[in-house]
Amino acid sequence: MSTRYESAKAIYAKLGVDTDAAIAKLKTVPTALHCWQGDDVIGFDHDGPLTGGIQTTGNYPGKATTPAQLLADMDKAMSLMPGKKKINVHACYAIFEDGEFADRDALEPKHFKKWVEFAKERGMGLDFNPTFFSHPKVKDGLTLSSPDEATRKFWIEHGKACIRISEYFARETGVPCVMNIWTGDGYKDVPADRMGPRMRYKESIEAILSEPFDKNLVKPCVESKVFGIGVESYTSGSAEFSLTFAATHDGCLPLMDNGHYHPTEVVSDKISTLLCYFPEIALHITRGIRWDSDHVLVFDDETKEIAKEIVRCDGLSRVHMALDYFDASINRIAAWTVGYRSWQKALLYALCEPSALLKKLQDENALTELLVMHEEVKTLPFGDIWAEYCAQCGVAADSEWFNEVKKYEEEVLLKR
Ligand code: RNT
Ligand code: ZN
Repeated sequence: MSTRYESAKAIYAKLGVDTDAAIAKLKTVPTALHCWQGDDVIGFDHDGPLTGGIQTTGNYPGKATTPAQLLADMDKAMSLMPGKKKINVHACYAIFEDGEFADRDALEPKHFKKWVEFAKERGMGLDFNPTFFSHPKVKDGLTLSSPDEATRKFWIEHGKACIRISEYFARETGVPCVMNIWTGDGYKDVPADRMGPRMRYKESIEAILSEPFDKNLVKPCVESKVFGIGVESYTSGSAEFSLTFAATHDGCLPLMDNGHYHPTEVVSDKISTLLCYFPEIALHITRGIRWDSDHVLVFDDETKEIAKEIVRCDGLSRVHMALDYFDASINRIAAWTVGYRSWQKALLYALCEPSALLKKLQDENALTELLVMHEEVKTLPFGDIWAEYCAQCGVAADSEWFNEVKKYEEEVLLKR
C-alpha cells in the first residue's frame, strides 16, 4: 500500500468515507462489456453494412473480422481494465461452425457455445441482445411493429430464440442473463398513425415474452429511443412506450440508454424515480455528443452523476450496467479500455462520495454548506484511491496500459 494511498485514505476518512470498503465493494460489482465495439457492430452472420438507425463512423485499421480475432481483442482489452466483467453479446455474433448457418429466427444455443466457453473460462456472466437490424427481413425500416404479419412473425421467432439462448447462458455461467430488446423501428417523416405501430410493437414483445423462461435466470428489458438516423420523426419504442411496457409486464425491466433522450434530458435524474417503482432496472452507458453518437465513454460530469445516483440509491445490486458505444475512428482496443476504465472510475468516485454527510446537509436544509461540500469533494485526492484500486486489480493505474495497445496494434492488428 502506497504512502499516497494512506494519506488519501485519511483525508477521505475525515469525511466519513471508508476507501478500503469502497475498493472492496467495487470489485464485486459487474459491468457488461459490449462485444460490438470490436468490429463496428457488424457481427458474423451477414456481409452487409450496419443498418437500423445506428451508425459507426471511421475506418481505423485492424478491426476484428473473425470470432477468433474478436475474442482475442476482447481479451487484450479486458487485461487492461480493473473490475468485474460480464460480456454482452448480440445475436448477430453467432459463431457457426463448418459452413453451417441459421437465420435469426432459427438460432440455437449451440451457435453461442464458443461465447459460453469464453465466458466460463474467465469466470464471467453473459448478457444477450436479439439483433433487430442489419438484416434483409427488416421491412421498410420496421420489425416487431411492422404492419406485415410475416415480418413481425419472423422477428417474434427471433426474440423467442434469444430467450432460449439467454436461459442457456444463465444456466451455463450460473449468472442471470439480461436480455435487451431494442429495435430501430420508426419513421423518417411525420407518421399518419402513431398508435398502430405501438400496438403491434406491444403485442409482438408480449408474444416474445410468452416463451417460457425462468425469471430468475433471464431478465428481459425494453430499451427506448427518441430517434435514430432515418427515423427522426417517430420511434415505436419511445420512452413512454418502453417504461409503461416494463411497468405493466411482470419480470420485464426498463432499459435507459443515456444517448436516447433529448439533449438536455439526463438519465442521472431518472434513475431514482425508476428505482422507486422497479425492483431492477438496466442501463446502457454511452456518451452522446449532440446526438446519439455513441462516443467512447469518458469520466465526465454526467457519467459521474449516473454512477453517483446508482450508489446513492443503494442500487448497485438493482441496476444492471452495460456499456454501449462504438467508435471506428480510433484503436478499438483502446476504445473499449478507455470506456470501461472511465466507468470504473465513475463508480469508484461515487463510492468515495461522503454521501451520508451530504444527505444530512440537504435534509437539514443547509444548502449553502452543501454547495461548499459538493465543491470540496471535487478536489479530494481521488487519483490515489484509483491507483490503489488498479494496483489491487493488477492493472496499470496510469496510461502505461496504452503501451500494450500500441504493441498489440503493431504485432497483431496491423497484420490483419
Ligand atoms: C441503439 C441502441 C442499442 C444498440 C446495440 C448495438 O441506439 O443503443 O442498444 O446500440 O444494441
Ligand atoms: Zn443502447
